Amino acid sequence: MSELNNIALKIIGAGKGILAADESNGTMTKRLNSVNVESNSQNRLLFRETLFNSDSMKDCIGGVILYDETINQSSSSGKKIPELISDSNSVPGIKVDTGAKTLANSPEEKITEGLDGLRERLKDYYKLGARFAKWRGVYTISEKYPSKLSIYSNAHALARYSALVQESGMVPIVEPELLMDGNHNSEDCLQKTSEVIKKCYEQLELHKVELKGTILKPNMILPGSHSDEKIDTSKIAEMTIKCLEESVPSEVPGIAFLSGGQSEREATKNLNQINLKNKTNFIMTFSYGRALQQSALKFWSKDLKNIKGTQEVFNHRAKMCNLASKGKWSEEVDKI
Ligand code: 5MM
Repeated sequence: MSELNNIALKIIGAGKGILAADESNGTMTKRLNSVNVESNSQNRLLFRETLFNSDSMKDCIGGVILYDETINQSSSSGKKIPELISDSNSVPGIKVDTGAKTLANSPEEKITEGLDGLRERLKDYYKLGARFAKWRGVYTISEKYPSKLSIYSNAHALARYSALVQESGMVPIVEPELLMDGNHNSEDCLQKTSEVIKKCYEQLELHKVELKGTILKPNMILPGSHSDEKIDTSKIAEMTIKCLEESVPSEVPGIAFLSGGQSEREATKNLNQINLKNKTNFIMTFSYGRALQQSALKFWSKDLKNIKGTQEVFNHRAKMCNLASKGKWSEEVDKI
């Protein structure tokens, strides 16, 4: 088990965090189309390998979550993508859920699927070089949601997935994401996130998952994107820490937040404040998709051949997140 704990610490220790580059083809198509780039496997690879070849990979990115298409690709230099990532001393990871589908008997909610055949798929991913995996449960916040059914069934799936991932020698990232969509306030977000996370650990413990060899990937505590509530970064940090302190068992080595639709700057600022206030033993870092890639993608879309320039933009964002994970970020250093 200390082996899995070592992998977890390699991914999130020393101010490093995770680059979530596991957009499924549908999501990646949306991202590329939003900047007028055609979504084909060549362009998806070109953008991603540009990031994976960046200088900041070595000091700032401890792990990269890949999608099935990417883990099977080779870079333009002929190197396999997982090897390219390991060469920067970063850990290759893989998204293994097959997506969130309509939850039977609660059709406005989602259940994440992908358990069938998972044991065999994990063996293949291990052979390809993956040493950690990711599964995302998705929950809506409203007066009646998330329902008990969604909280229980997603926790059960996350626990079964985690047990299988550990059995295959990899670290499971446990990602229960309560979406920011809606007009709920921060207090609702705190209550509901706490209930969801507690249920996840109840199930992980029932399934005998060794918590030392896991990483939690939660949302921060924020008001809904359509709420009128005004909240400052200090309050966000306090509420986020409170939620995690009361719901995450102390054996869990660390927490890597998702950005969930926050801007790059907001996600960095909030993480920094969380680390300034963090008195727990949990490592608190990032596992960002959009908040690490947005500016780089926009820059790259203007000239797909400008690899160096795109890498500079990405390096800056990765460095800012690295500083935030140590509580050393400031508005001044984030000026470009
Ligand atoms: C990278 O995006 C992942 C979603 O992919 P699909 O929806 O296409 O399956 C997502 O799980 C991501 O890893 C997390 O939500 C974190 O990304 P953000 O952009 O919220 O930081």
